Amino acid sequence: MLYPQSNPFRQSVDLSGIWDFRFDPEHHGAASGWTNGLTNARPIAVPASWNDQFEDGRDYLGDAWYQTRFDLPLGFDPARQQIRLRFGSVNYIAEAWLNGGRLGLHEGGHLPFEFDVTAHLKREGNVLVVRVNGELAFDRVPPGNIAPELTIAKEEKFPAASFDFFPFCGIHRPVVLYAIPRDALDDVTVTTDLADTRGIVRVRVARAMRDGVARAALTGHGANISAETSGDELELNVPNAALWAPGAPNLYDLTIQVVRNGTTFDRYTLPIGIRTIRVTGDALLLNGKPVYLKGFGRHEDFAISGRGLAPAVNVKDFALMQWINANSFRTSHYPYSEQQMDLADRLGILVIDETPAVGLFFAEQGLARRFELCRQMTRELIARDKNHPCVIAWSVANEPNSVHPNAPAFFRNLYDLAKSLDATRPVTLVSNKGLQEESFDFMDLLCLNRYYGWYTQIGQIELGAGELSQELDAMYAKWHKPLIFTEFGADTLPGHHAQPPEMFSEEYQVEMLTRDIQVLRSKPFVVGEHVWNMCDFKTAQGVRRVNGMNYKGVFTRDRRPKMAAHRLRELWVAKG
Ligand code: BDP
Repeated sequence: MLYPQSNPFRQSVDLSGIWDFRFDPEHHGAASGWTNGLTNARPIAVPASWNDQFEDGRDYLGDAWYQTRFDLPLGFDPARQQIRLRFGSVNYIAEAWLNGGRLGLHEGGHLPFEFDVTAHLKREGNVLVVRVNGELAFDRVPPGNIAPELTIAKEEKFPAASFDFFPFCGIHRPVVLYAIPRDALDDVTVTTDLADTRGIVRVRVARAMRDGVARAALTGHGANISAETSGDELELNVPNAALWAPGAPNLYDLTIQVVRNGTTFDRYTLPIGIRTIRVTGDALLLNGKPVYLKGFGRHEDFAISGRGLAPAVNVKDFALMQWINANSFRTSHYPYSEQQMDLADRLGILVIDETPAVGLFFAEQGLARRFELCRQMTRELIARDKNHPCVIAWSVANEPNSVHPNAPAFFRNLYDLAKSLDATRPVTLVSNKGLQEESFDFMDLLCLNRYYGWYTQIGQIELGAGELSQELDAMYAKWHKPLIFTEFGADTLPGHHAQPPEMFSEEYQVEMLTRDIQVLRSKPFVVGEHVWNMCDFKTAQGVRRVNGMNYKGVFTRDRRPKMAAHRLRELWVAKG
């Protein structure tokens, strides 16, 4: 799926702004004709979660209706072009109507979808209506509202998520109307390889026009290389390639044109990075050299805008990651915005790209549905992010309740699916089951979450560090695969101090992270340390979540450093 862009062959317009909005707890919107337009609506910002925009409805997750009106901008021509409406993400279900005509429905909260709206458009006075539903259900992904008999005992929380972040709902990323030629380029898939100092860029194009040629040009870093094909694939060879890596995020511009009889019908440009990523023995190799990941599990979360795209927050977060000497993060626990992926490419930050499959369980009820949704989300994620050099691994799930006979086959299928869609990147699963995680038999690398010295060995950092050391050794003895420690951390109230360190104090977070990192670095097969979490973030309410917050951030929710941020900055500057 190509992100909309504007050039002499393509136009796009972002419909973000203030829309109209109504809650519909009784589900009578469709019967009341809201598909044609809303009455008595209130204003709402798009993109943003609805939960924190009003004085009511914070915990409301049911049906809600959005509406906006627009005229076709000059240059958009439904008679000559194909016009599409693209939603960057809507949590969780979106059903859309344009001028009363139903466009379709999409399920899944963090991935883009689009509709061909050419036949529905008027030149002026278009009315777009979207019904959104963010309820938690056992047969959704991620699941929620799980009856206790269906899974392991869950801590009580409200709303009843099976995951530890607030179930924000709404139109979370931009809605873009875009026009492309009828003979458009549909898709581009780029993979890169190295032969000594030569970069090999393989390009596969999907295009509607079967005759004519696809022409590719690669520019940047002194290169100006082109090739063309009357088929679907071509290869560009780049002598002395400027490789992409953290610290040197070299990007080239790849421009693809669709040409017939010397006339160009479509053109698309995307930034690409030449790099390889492989797992060999104990090591994770970037461009053939071992790489050690330093960074965080994160969230898309900010005051008032909730999970909605917040460009200034994104830029700030990357600035903080650079300040603290991080080189990577995981998109825990769902795909992040395209904007974040673009920033990671540009600034040289490595990404473990995770699907929305958090808190899965494997009882039969709803299993077939959760499985199909996981397959759909894996396909959608790889389709969206496959061309980003920053992405170095796909994570198919976080902390599934996988000690269950149905789990290994479930994940084998997702692993094989990811590999069939992208043979170039490692595939992993992020687990808190340690030696009991059977799917580690076939995953390319192991990702482990542990809270020694926090949820276990409470208050006893040294005891926890000993347990960690033993478990890591046992996992290596069992699997002989590289391991990334993807979560460890301690809730920390900023400004609270204790000597000797005590849980919830800034000192405790500093000591625990420091001690765990010492253990990690004593194990050659550990290839990364991701602290949980970069920033404090909003959760459902529960007795373990003071103020409805998870305070394991190294920065506060408004991005101020706790003591641990300064310690990590020192620990991370030295480690290559
Ligand atoms: C892990 C989860 C993460 C939680 C974290 C915690 O993967 O989503 O926020 O624990 O409890 O189990 O802080």
